[in-house]
Amino acid sequence: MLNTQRTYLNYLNAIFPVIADTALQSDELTRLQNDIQHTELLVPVIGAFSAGKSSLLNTFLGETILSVGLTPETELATELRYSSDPHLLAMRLDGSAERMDVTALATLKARAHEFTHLQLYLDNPRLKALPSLVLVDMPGFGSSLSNHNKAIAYYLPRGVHFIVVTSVEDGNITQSMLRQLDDLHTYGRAFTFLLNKINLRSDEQVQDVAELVDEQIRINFADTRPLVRVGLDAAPRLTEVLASLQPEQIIRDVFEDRLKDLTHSLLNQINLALASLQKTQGENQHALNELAQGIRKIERQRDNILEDLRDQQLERTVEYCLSAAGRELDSVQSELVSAAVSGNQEAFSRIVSEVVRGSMTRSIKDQMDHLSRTVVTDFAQALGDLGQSMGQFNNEQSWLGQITDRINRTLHKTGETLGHWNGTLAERNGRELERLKQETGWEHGKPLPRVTYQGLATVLAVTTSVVNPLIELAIIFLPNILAFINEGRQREQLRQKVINEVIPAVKGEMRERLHTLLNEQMDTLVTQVSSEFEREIAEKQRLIDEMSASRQQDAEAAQQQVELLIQCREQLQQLAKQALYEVRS
Ligand SMILES: Nc1nc2c(ncn2[C@@H]2O[C@H](COP(=O)(O)OP(=O)(O)O)[C@@H](O)[C@H]2O)c(=O)[nH]1
Ligand SMILES: [Mg+2]
Repeated sequence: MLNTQRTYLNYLNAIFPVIADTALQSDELTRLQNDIQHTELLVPVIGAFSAGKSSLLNTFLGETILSVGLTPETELATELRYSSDPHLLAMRLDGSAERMDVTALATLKARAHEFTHLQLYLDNPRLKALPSLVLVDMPGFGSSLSNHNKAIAYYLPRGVHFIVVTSVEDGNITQSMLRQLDDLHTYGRAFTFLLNKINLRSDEQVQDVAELVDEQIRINFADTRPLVRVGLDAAPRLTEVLASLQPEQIIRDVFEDRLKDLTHSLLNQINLALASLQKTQGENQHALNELAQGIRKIERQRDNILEDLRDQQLERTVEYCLSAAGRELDSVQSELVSAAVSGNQEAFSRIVSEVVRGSMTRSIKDQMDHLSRTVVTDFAQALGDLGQSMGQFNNEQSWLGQITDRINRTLHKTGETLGHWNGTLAERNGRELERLKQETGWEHGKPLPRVTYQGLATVLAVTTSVVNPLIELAIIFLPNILAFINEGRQREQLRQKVINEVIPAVKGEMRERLHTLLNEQMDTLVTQVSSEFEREIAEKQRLIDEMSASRQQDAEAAQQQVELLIQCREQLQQLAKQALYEVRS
C-alpha cells in the first residue's frame, strides 16, 4: 500500500470515534474506506502480438515466468502482484477463481478459453518494490478478436497508465494501433510509448523508426511523453517509466476531492444540527416542510426528464451514434476493401470492430456528457427556492452550488482505480437493474424499474456499459455479414458491396441493441443524479427531525449535543488539516 493510501485510511479511521456519539452519519465514510483499501494502479502493457511484451516483463522481473512466443488464441491478460506466497489465480467470467501453482502457467494455454484473465502472485523483489502498482501482460492487438476485445473491455476503464510496446521491426505505428491509442485518448488515459528490440537494428535504422513514430504520436496525440527506446536494458528503462508515473500523486488525484467532499459534508451536518438545535419548533417544522417539497420537485423533474428521454432524445441519440459509426466506417473503406480482396475475414472484422468501438465510445461519451450536465442543472434549478430558504436557515448560502459541483465533478472523473474490486459501480448498478426487471416482470417499452443507486457511476463507466456489450454483439454477427468475402470478387465490386451492403447491415444489426442499452444507461444517469439530490435533502430532513425532537424532549441532552458537536467540529477540522491540507513533501 502507498503512503498516501495509509494517510487517508488513518484519517478515515480517526473520524469514526469523533462522530460516534453525535447525530452525524455517513455511508460515504465506509464506502471511501473500502475504495481506498482496494485501490490498485493497473498498468497494462499493450502492443502488437509478438512485440516482445512478455519478454520485456520477464526481463524486468529478472526471471522467466511469462510464456513467450504464444499463439494469439492462447493469450490471457496476466496481472502481476507481489506475494510472499507465490500462486496463480485463474479468473472465470462469473468472478470465481481457480487457485493453482505458478508452474501451471506453462500448461494453462489449453484452458485459456475458460478464463477471463489471470492474477499471478510472485515472491519477487521488483514487484515488492512497486506497492499498489500492478503490471498487466496483455494479449496482443493481433490476438484473436474476442480475446483481445475481452481484455480491452476490462482494462480500458481500469488502467491508470498504459505502456505501449512496438517492435522496431514494425517500422511504424499501424492504423490498428493508432485506433486503439485513440480509445485511450477518449478515456483520458495517458500512455508511454516503448520502442522495443532496438538491439536488432543498427543505430541509424533505430533513429529513422524513432523519428517516424515520434511524428505519428505528435500528429495524432498532441500531449504525450517522449518515446522510450528499449533494447537489452529493459529492466532499468521500465523501472524509470514506472517511477515517473508518480503513484502517490495518482492516489491523491483520485481520492483527495472525495475526502474533502466528505469532510465538508460532515462539517455542514454539524452546522445544520447546531442551527436546528437553536431554532424554535415552528422554524424547524417549516424547514422540514420545504425539504419535503424539494423531494417532490426532484421526483417530478426526474419523471419529466425520463419521459422526454423516451419520447424524444433516445431515438435521436441512437440515430446520431449510428450515423457517426457509418461515416467512420465509410472513411476506412479502402482498408476494408483491401482486407476483403485478400479474403481475410478476421482482419476485416477487426477493422470494423475497432472503428465501431472508437466511434461509439466518442459519440456516446459526448451524448452522456451533455445529458449529465443538462440534468444536473435541471435538478438544481428545480430546487431553486429551497436553496435560498435552507441557506437562510443554516446561514450556508452555497449548499446547492456545492452539491451541483460535487455531482458534476464525480460524474466527469476519468479514473476508476478499483482494480481488485469485484466489478465497477456501473456493473453493480447494472446487476441491480436486472434484478428489479426480473422481480417486477418488466416488459420492453415500459418505463424501467427505479433502482436505488449506491453512489454515482461516472459518465465513462456509463459509456463503457453501452459500448462493451455492443461490440460483443458485433463480433458475433460480423461473420454472417462477411460470408460474401470468400466469393472472390473484383476490388470495385467489393467496394460497392462494402458501402451498400456491409456498412448498412452493421448499422442495422446494432440498432435495436443500442436502443436498449442507451435507454438503460441514460435512465441510470438521470436516476442516479436525482437519487443523489434526494439523498442530500433526506440527510437534512433526518438531522433537523432528530435535533428538534431531542430539543423538545430533553433540553439538557440537547445542550450536551451542542457541546459535543462543537467539540467534534474542532477535532474534525484538526484531523482534516493534517491529512488533507498540510503541505506535503
Ligand atoms: N532479439 C530479441 N528478440 C526478442 C526481444 N523481445 C522479444 N523477442 C522475441 O520476440 C518473440 C515474441 O516475444 P513475446 O515476448 O512473446 O511477445 P509478446 O507477444 O508481445 O508477448 C519471441 O520469440 C521473443 O524471443 C528482444 O528484445 N530482442
Ligand atoms: Mg505475450
